[in-house]
Amino acid sequence: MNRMTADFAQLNSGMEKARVPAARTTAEYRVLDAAHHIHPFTDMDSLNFKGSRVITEAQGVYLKDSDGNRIIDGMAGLWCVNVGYGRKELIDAATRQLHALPFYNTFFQSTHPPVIELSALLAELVPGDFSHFFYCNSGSEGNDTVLRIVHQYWIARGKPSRKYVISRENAYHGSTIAGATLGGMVGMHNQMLSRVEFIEYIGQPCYFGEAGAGMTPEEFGLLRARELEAKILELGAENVGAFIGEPFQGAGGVIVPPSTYWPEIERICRKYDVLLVADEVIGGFGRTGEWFAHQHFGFEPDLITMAKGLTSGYVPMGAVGVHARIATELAKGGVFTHGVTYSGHPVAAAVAVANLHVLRDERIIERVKADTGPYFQRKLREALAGHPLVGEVAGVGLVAGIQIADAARGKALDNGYEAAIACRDASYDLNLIMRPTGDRMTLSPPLIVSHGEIDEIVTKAKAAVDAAARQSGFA
Ligand code: PXG
Repeated sequence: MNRMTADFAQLNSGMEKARVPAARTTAEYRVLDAAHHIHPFTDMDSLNFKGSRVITEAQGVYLKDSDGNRIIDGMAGLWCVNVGYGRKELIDAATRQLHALPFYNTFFQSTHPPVIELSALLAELVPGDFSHFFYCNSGSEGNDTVLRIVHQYWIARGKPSRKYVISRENAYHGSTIAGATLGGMVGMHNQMLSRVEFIEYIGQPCYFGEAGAGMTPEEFGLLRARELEAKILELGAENVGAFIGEPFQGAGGVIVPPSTYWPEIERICRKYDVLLVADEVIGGFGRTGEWFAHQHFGFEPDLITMAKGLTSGYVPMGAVGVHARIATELAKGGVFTHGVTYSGHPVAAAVAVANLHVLRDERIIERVKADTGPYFQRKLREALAGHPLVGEVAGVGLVAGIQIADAARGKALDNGYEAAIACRDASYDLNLIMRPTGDRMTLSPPLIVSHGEIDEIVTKAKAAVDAAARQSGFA
């Protein structure tokens, strides 16, 4: 047993003893939840008919619900609990900071130690010359901030016509009006009666189902990247401010672009002086086995959106990393009229610092790259190889997408979404959290997951896909 595993064993036994009994029964919780709580992205009628699962505690990679079920969390909460649950270092950092200074703003020509430490640490950890960081509460606010920075940067450079931002179909950049407009989710756009102006879209680099017959992934990657050049020329380069993309799409189903895609996107952005924004809300802080996913895909952005893994989800925090060449220009623009009450919140900043120390000092990301990532990818692919309901397994490091499809015909199913829901329900019954997004199932466990826990996730994921296959006549 290595030191890290031993620490977890100790923490786990501590939790058993300290467990506080649930204050209400599951039925009571469900009644109150149904009566008063609107869940995000949820059909409330059907959820309330069924009843929510009430999660009461967690440790390592395991959750417990109010019925005492022990559930393995294949999604790290919501792609965010990178260091796993129950880390004392983060809890202590929050407690200490709550005692010392629970809040002070960074508006009134003031600052505080946690936000200073965090900024200096991020400047060290982010590769390239990312000198400055702007803070907010979430990834959505991060992308709102990106839009404000892009506009202000071009104003400061005397080129206010560069107001267009180009994004992609099936991208996810958040749920505020700006975030949802930047995203390419049609289901969200359809419910919005107004959107942010000057946002345009190109196709996504999803090889499965979208590449032409006989096309290699590398050719397809170049083809999709060159849609950016065509869009820039259509709008006029003098009108385009930035391109934004997730290095790999997360909520879109874990779409991993071909190796040719990002270098070509970067070349096009540089050619036309268009800012390149990497939305690292899911990819950042170790998911791919690098600190940031753009390192894995081989490009250097100008702006980086961060959230989720920044604090491992223990407290909310988002940030935008600003390359020195952008920060220098921004500073010339006078007052940047943007900020939220909790920009650089001291408790969030203190937790982020503790979280980054755990990731760095325990070499967790190195382990994802050299050991657990490759192990997870190999085991999942082996388990699902030749499966009649699996079109492809995509992924890198500790993130994967399973394409539910008619494997024999190499095609998506007309009712793929229903099959994915059947798969989700089966994994629920097996006490594995695995998430359907469209007709793909996604997995993204905490980065501290062990080989044995990966084995459990893979075995249960395969059983869930088998159950969905039986249900949809593919077994
Ligand atoms: N960018 C990316 C790439 C994201 O994945 C956001 C921005 C917005 O972050 P906030 O913190 O505002 O949620 C996200 C968030 C899902 C799911 O079901 C994914 C996200 C959020 C909620 C659900 O996969 N990603």
